[in-house]
Amino acid sequence: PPLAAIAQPSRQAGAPPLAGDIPPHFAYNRDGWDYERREVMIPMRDGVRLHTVIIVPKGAHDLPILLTRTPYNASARASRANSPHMLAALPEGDEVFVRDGYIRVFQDIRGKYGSEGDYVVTRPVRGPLNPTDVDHVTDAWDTIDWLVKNVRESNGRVGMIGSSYEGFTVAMALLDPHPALRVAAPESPMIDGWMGDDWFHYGAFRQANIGWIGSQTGWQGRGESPVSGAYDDYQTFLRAGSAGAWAAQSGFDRLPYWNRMTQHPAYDAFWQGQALDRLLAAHPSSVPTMWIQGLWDQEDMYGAVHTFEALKTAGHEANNWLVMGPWRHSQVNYNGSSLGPFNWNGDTAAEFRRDVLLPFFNRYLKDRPAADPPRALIYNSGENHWDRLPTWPLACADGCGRPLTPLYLEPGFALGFDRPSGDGSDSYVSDPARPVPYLAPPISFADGDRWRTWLVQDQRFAAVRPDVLVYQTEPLTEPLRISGAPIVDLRAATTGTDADWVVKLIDVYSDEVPSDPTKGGYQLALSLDIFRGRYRDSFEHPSAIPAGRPQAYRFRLPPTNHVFLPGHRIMVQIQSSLFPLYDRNPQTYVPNIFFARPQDYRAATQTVLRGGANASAIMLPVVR
Ligand code: PG9
Repeated sequence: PPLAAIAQPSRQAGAPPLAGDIPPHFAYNRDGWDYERREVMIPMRDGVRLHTVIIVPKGAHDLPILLTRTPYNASARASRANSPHMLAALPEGDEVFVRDGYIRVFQDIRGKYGSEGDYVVTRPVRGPLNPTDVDHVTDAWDTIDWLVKNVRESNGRVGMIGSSYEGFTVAMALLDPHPALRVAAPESPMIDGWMGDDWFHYGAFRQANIGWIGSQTGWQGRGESPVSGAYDDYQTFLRAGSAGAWAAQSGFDRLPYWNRMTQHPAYDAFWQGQALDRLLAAHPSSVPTMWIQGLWDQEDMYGAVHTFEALKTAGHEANNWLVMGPWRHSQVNYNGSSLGPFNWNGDTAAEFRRDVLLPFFNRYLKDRPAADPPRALIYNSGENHWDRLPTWPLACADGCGRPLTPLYLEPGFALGFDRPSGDGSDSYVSDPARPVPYLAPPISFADGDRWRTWLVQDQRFAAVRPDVLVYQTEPLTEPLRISGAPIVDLRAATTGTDADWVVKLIDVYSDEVPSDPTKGGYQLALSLDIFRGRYRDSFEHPSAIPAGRPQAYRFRLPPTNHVFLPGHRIMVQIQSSLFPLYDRNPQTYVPNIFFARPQDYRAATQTVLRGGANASAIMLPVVR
């Protein structure tokens, strides 16, 4: 029989028509959940509405609000797990706040994910670089104003927290804080993208972040990373040539931010006008603020410590504190028991969040009595414990009470505290066709574990190269303590007309480490950076290096708080590339290295001078 005839008998008179099984609106019953999740669109002063996720503990009243403004998807940030328990739903770093009783808010910044408006990467403050009426200062102000008026369970007080880009949005809010903003913790905030945070270090471009620009600015929502079709980024970037040529292969020339950045390779008004350490020192807030970063922060090593120091210099130390843990980027919000092969004294991050961060926030948001934290809480990576310091740094070039101590390059690849009298030099050939890698190849930027720990990897792979100069002391007989930022004072010449200089300060472990045999002779970089030679006289106005003429290169390295133990050696490595993390210097002066042509890349002989009038040294923050 036909199908219709088979079906026919079952149809009964008066039976309801068959409807779809998916109801127009459905959500599981959340009666038993211990929190309520609200998603709202908060209007800003220009009418743009920002998507905001508000997590309120059930039955809450008079609780403070913890606010994070993010370009990384507010809904996802508030969904570690789909769980009836607030503790499981929110990120690991929030656990102490959830246990104590907080309302948690994540907001998509304008133009990203659920928020309306235009996304501008690290949107500058209103002014010459931002002719609109809105920025992160006004958006934070308008958001906080709305929250304290509309979240009925709140006690009218807000704290802001966030790492990296989210730390940048915290720092921006401090430029004109809403009166309800009572405490802040910028964690590894992006503060100066040219000097030493995400985009450049002293003018050398960080290719490791190039994929971020594609995925973050190619789409409003979740983006895609560029696809190269190869595993080894050492090879893909080498084959492409310049960073500009690599980006063009993936169509980056259609991304406005990429084009803007490549038009500003020098530290011109575009970068100077965004330097938040300067802006904050000129417009200091009275909000109690804890500046936090990692001692091996592979992304934003510059921002927190420089802003703290700028505020201190401007006379605003009283409401600012500094914390540096033995952490990678953002590790403060995760487990801090180890970094790469190094095990610390317990979970340094969880301990910090529980014993320092939460009491700090509670003091200003819940009027809970708490002792002042030390002005600077810095992990001592040599002795494996926290140091509670009355100030930071303990030694510096000027105004710290203790000066820096020069550690000179000496003949025979030695290092010493006495200035060598006779002149001397050491040379190597830097060949852009064989740049020194920053990790032992193969190198994949997609390998997150290697990226997060690259700063603590053993530097022996580099020490064996002929284009890396290695100077070291004899094994120490006494401990040597350093606490501050070393300064490189390098005298060097090149046969080219431009050059990069990479300097690493290294703790060389004893030949034998009985409790951990593979650490025997380990070369742990405590502090390292790269400097693009064309900026030796001016960051804003680069100039060609006169070939063959010794030049002075003076630059500050990232902070360190360390004790070289007896039996260890101090080592300094010098090289002229750190690839593919940083783009190659063609070593021929060209107007814009983003667009250097293949024929511009030439090998050069680099000569590092030592002793006499041209003594090269690393100025160490030695604390005796
Ligand atoms: N370091 C990342 C970033 C910050 C700002 C701009 C670009 C990248 C981050 O982790 O957010």
